[in-house]
Amino acid sequence: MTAQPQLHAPTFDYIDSGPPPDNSVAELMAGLSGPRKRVSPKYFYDERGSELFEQITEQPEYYPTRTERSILRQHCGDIARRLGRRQLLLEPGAGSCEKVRLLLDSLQPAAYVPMDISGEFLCQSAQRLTEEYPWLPVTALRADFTRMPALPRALPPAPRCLFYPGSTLGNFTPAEARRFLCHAARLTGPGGQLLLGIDLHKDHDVLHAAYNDAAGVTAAFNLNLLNHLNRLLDGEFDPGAFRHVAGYHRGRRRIEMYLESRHAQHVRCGGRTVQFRRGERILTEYSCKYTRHSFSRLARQAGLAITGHWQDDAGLFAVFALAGC
Ligand code: AVI
Repeated sequence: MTAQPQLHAPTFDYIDSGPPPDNSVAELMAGLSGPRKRVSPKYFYDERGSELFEQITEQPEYYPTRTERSILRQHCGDIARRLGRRQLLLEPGAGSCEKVRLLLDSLQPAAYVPMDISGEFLCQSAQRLTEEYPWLPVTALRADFTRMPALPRALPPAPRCLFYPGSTLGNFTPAEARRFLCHAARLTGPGGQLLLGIDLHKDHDVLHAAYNDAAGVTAAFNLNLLNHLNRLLDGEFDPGAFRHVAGYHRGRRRIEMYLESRHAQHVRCGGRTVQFRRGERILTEYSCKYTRHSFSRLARQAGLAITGHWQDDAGLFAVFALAGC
């Protein structure tokens, strides 16, 4: 029997841009030593934290994930018409490469470049995607996008579009978000475009409930950060000695999430002792919410303009297309 030629040979590449320099101990201890203690939200995502985040997205109060999915599902044709087909599609923080599946059939990208800091997980998800979409060339890139990596040279010479769903941009301060957008605009180059999912400013109670779900999953996600710190810092944080606090700051239009010390305590970590007063807080996350107007202002500051806008009927969440202006 002769072998049948493969009509669509999947092309898959994995490029490891090298481990990011590990300065986590110094970064964490600096954050815990100042007068206003803070830890970057990237430390939420150890294995347990990633599982808990998946569970958050399934909570009835947490509307962003399901709303964004339904916007992408409903408007993928229009989004493709606006962006154009046969783009080189880049996705920082792609992880499981799940959301992009909602766009692939409509967008028909020339190639897809998912990027993530967790190389093994990325490699497995990108390989699975290649099996499901044999026509799609995939180059998975292990890189920390917040460190502004360069792209590999050997990518198809197609116009570039950067996909950044999930309102992850909201976890940056406005200054960080501007820097991220500027870097994204540089990577996509002249004629490049961005497609971003952004959580919108809304009724305070809806926002409050989304970060204080009744099942306590967001609280567990926040408190699990202390277990992660214990491993990274050889520390002795007792999650039971802290409580989850999340509230919406109307003036700053952002959820602020904290871990609050239930009583005065000393905690050994990173070879030092960190003191907490009763009620003292560690800032663990901002989740900024935008209006169409405030997002357009942020985009303009990064030299970008909104070229497309899709949202759900209740105005909870929006997907924006951006291009250089
Ligand atoms: C990942 N990020 C967009 C989530 C958010 O809504 O800001 C993280 C999260 N924190 C608590 N719940 C969800």
